[in-house]
Amino acid sequence: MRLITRGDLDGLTSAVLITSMEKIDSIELVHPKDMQDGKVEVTGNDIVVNLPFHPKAAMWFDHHFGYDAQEVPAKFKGKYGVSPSAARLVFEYYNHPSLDKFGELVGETDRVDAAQLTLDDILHPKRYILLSYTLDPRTGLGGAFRSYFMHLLDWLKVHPIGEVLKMPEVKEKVDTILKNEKDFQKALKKHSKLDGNIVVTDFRRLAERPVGNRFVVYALYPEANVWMNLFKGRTADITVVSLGHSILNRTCNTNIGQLLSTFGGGGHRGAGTCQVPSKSAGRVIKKIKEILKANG
Ligand SMILES: [Mn+2]
Repeated sequence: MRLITRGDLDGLTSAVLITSMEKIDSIELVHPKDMQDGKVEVTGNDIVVNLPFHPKAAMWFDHHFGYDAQEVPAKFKGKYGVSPSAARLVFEYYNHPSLDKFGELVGETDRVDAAQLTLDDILHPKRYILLSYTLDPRTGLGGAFRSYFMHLLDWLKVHPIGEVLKMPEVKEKVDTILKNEKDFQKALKKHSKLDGNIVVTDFRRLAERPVGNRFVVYALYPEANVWMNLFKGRTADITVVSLGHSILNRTCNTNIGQLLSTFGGGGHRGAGTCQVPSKSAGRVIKKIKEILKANG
């Protein structure tokens, strides 16, 4: 069978578990938006995990909502529901002793995917948390990313995390990330502004979107309880609005996934994105800000 998953730690951990339990011949990495838009060819030979529902899939696991939730049928093979990670749902579904050795991996995937991290995890990441920072699908799912993902999938099944982190490919990424983090923090401070309970980062004018630890902004703006990150989509006529609850000031009352689903996007309670035509972006952004402020 083929496994279709997302290129983040949750997608990776889900792949570790599913390839341990099912006979998988190939793996496809997909952006949730492409699945949502019906751009992914899915057949009855596919297991879809950590991605929106597809009616043809043989099995499906997900914990996100807002992606056409009304299309989720009452009966299907797999598991869907509120959970810190999709990997947790896979782990529970199979409930098999051979998966017990992945307990720490699944637990840490829960913490990363549900953003249950401490200031120390953000500033001094270790083990699986550190590994998760090397796996950033926002920079594209192309050849190099895919090859890295597939290596991690193999390594995590046989090597302890300490050894995985020492693999040259991983170590190189860790070193680059630590170097990049300084520049990212500079860009964040330059392009961010506090607006009530929201810290708004506007990267729309930049040719290239600065990318770094997505939690660092919360350490820089502890007054904010939610982050609005604006940047150009694949083309300039598309604007991406990304929202996330502060993981250090946990007082945001807005369900992000639900809010963004009303603008054609989705996500889960704590984080999500929507893509809007740049022409109408100003109006959408204004509306979203109003709701975030009104909810507090
Ligand atoms: Mn997930």
